[in-house]
Amino acid sequence: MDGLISTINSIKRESDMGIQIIATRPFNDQRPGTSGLRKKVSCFQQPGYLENFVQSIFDVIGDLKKETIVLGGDGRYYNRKAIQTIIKMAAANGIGRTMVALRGIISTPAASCVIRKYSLKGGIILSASHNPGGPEGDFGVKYDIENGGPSPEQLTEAIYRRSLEIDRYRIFDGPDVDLERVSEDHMGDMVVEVFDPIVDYVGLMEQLFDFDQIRELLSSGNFSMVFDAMNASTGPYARAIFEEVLNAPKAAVINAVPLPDFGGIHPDPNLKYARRLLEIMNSEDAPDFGAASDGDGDRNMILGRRFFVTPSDSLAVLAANAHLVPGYSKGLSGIARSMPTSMAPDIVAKDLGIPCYETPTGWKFFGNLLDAGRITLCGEESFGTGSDHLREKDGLWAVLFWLNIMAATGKSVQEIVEGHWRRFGRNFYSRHDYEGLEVDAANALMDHLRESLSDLVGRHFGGYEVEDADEFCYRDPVDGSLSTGQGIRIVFKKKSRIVFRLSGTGTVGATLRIYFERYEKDPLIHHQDIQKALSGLITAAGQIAQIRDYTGRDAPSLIT
Ligand code: G16
Repeated sequence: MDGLISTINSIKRESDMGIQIIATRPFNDQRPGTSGLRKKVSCFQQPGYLENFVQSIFDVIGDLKKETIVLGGDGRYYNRKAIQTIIKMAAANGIGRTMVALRGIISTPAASCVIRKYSLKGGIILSASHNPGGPEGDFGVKYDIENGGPSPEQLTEAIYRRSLEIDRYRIFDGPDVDLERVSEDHMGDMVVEVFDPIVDYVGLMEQLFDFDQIRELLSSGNFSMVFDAMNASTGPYARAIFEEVLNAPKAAVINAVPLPDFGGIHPDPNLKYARRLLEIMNSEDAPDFGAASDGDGDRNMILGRRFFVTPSDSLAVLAANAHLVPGYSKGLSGIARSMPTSMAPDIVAKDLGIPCYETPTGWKFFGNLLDAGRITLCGEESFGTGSDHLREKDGLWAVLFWLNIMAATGKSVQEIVEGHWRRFGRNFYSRHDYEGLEVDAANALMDHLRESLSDLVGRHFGGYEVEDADEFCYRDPVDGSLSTGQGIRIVFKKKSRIVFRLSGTGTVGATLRIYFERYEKDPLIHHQDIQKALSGLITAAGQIAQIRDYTGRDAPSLIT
C-alpha cells in the first residue's frame, strides 16, 4: 500500500512539473538491423511506435542526469516531428542538455564529430541513410554511444529486449522548439541548445587535410569537380567546404538543398541512383572529379572522367597514399574492411607491414579496433570509408582525401587507380542485389547454402574449383565478443570468391546480396569489363545457390 501511495505521489509530482507518463504496449518488431531501426514512415507514425523505441533507448543507457546528447537527422520526411517528440521525451527522462541540430539536420559523421569533440553521452540520429524518403519512404532511428560510433550489438539487443516489455513512456508537456535559429533555452530542467554542427565538422576536416593545397587545385582554373549531395544532409556542409572555404566554382555542388523527399531521388550514391552525376561524369566535357554522398552523409562514391572507383579499391588507394595527407602522414596502425569487401586493402596492408582486420558488415564492428588504436583506416564495399578521426563512416572526408591525393600527385582519378592496379594487381569486384524477395524464400536459399557447404570443396562451378567454404563468424579481438552467421563465403582457387548474405538495412521483404571477387595480377587484363571478368563466378553463384529456383528471379535488381 505504501509503495502504491508513493508511486501515485511521484506521478502527481512529475505531472505538476509537466512530465506525463503515458501507458503503452510493446511492438514486437523493434530489433535494430545493420544500422539502427529502419521502417516505413507509416510504421513510425503508429501511436507510440517512435516513443516506445526512444524510451527503450533511454531506459537502457542508464542515468542521464547531467548528461548531454546530440539530436538531429538527415532531413527526411517525419524528421522534424520526431525531433520535437524526442526533445520532449529527453526532458521528461532527466537528460541534462540536448544539443539539437539547426533545422533538425545533421549528417551522421557530423553527429559523431560533435559527440567526440564535446565528450557527450551519445546521440540520437534520425536516418534511414540511403533509403528513399517522403511519406511513402523510410524512416529510421539509431543511437550512437560516447565514442561517437554506432551502438554495439550488445546494446542494440538490450534496447530490443527492453522494447518487448515496455509499458509506459515519459514525455514533457511543453511547446515545440524553434529549430530555425541557434538558441539556448530550458524545457523543464533540461537545457535545449539549437546549434549549427557545420562549424565543428569543417574544423575537423581542416585539421586532417592540406586545405591550402586543395584550394590551389580547385581555384587553379585547370581542375573541375562536381559533388552531388542528392538533396540530402551533406549539401550545406559541401557548400561550406568546397565553395566557401576551398574556392571551388559555385556550380561544384549539385542537389545541395536538403529536401524531405530528397526531391524524389533515391539518395544512394551508386551507379544506379546517382543518375545526374553519372550523366555529367560520362559526358564529353566531364569534370575531372565527381563524387556523391547519401542521405545522412556517411557514404561516398568516387568518379573520375568516365571512370568509376569501386569502394573496395577506394579504401586500398587511400591506404596506399595516406602518407601524402597531413592527418595520416605519420603512418597507419592498421586497416579493417568488412568481410564482403574486396581484399584489395589486404594487399596494401601487407606491403605497408600493418595488419588488416576482416569484420562483419556494419560500421559498429570497427569501433573497438579504432578505440584500441589497432586501425587507422577502415571501409566497406557498401560505399563507406572512414578513419580514426570519427567512429562513423564519412562521405565528405573520403572526397577530401581523394582531392588531397590528387592535389599532391597532380594525377587524375584514373591515373591513380590504374597505377595502383599495376603496382598491387586488380581485384575485380561487383555486388549483385536481389531486392524485395519473399523473406521465407531468401531464408530457404541461405539454409540451402549452409547445408551444402561441406559438399562444395573440390567441386567445379563456372570454371572455378572450390577451395574452401564456410559461414563467417567474428571474434572481436578487443572484447572477445562473438558474432555468428555473418555471411557465407565460397573461396575458389585462382584467388577468387563469392559471398552470400542477407541485407540488414532493407524495409521491404528480404534483399539477397552476392559479392564477387577475382584477383588479377596481369596488367594486360586489367581493362576488361568487370561483369565479363566475373562471368564465371556469376555462373557459379547461380548454380551453387540455385538462385532462380529459390527466388524465381533471372537477374539481380541492382548491380554495383
Ligand atoms: C549500413 C551500415 C554499413 C553496412 C551497410 C549495408 O550503412 O552502416 O556498415 O555496410 O548498411 O548493410 P546491409 O548489407 O546489411 O544492408 P548505411 O549507410 O545504410 O548506414
